[in-house]
Amino acid sequence: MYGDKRVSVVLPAYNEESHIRTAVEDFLASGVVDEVVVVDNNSRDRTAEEARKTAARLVSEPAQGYGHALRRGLREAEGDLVILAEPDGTFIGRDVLKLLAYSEDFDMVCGTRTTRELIWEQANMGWFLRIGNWAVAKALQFLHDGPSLSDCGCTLRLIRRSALERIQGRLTVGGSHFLPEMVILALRDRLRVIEIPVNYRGRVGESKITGTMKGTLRTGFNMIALILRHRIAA
Ligand SMILES: Nc1nc2c(ncn2[C@@H]2O[C@H](COP(=O)(O)OP(=O)(O)O)[C@@H](O)[C@H]2O)c(=O)[nH]1
Ligand SMILES: [Mg+2]
Repeated sequence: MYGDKRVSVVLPAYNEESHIRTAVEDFLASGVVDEVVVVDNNSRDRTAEEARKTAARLVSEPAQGYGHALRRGLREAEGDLVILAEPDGTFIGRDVLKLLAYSEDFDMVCGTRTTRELIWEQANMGWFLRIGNWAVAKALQFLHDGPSLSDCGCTLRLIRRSALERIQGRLTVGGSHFLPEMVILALRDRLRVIEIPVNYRGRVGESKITGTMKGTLRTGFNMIALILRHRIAA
């Protein structure tokens, strides 16, 4: 609980057997999380078995994709405040406290992983990814009249239930470029959005999006197309 608000954490998981258990325990150890929802996205490893050993609620999402997994988690979560994260060791459980502190003044609190002081040595955030994330975030900021944004791809974020209810039915992206759509829809609805620095560590297990240059570029181009499409449609 945070004050009188119930807190949910959503963890999308595609082949995350090596860290899913630790991740669930780490978020629960923050002391404020009431519910962890693990969305197993057709994992071929022991992700589901490992998740069952924890206090998390496990749901299976058959539609493959990062966006599909997160959207399912957003539908399943029951909290007043819903936090998206990843079970790969890149985020720190106690950082939810930073998101929660800002949730008192904002409808959506997005993390940014491009703050140099919080990028851990092993993190996959070299200069190309850092500048790329920053540049796409700036395009979103200027084209959609947002607050200062410096990362377009940070899963760690919080949304209030009232805001989620406003945008949920209009989320369309099932793939890896899902995140900017959430921000754009919130900004279009004049919801209060803020971005704050969070820790970004090295990953446990294999990266499926930004682990390769091809995956990174594909996701980046899809995000830019999405940002432009929404701008033209506005
Ligand atoms: N890429 C990808 N990730 C998925 C999928 N379903 C769930 N996920 C989860 O989404 C998160 C992001 O993927 P990840 O490999 O960490 O990408 P990275 O953060 O760019 O290294 C992880 O927690 C994955 O387990 C999917 O179909 N594709
Ligand atoms: Mg990751």
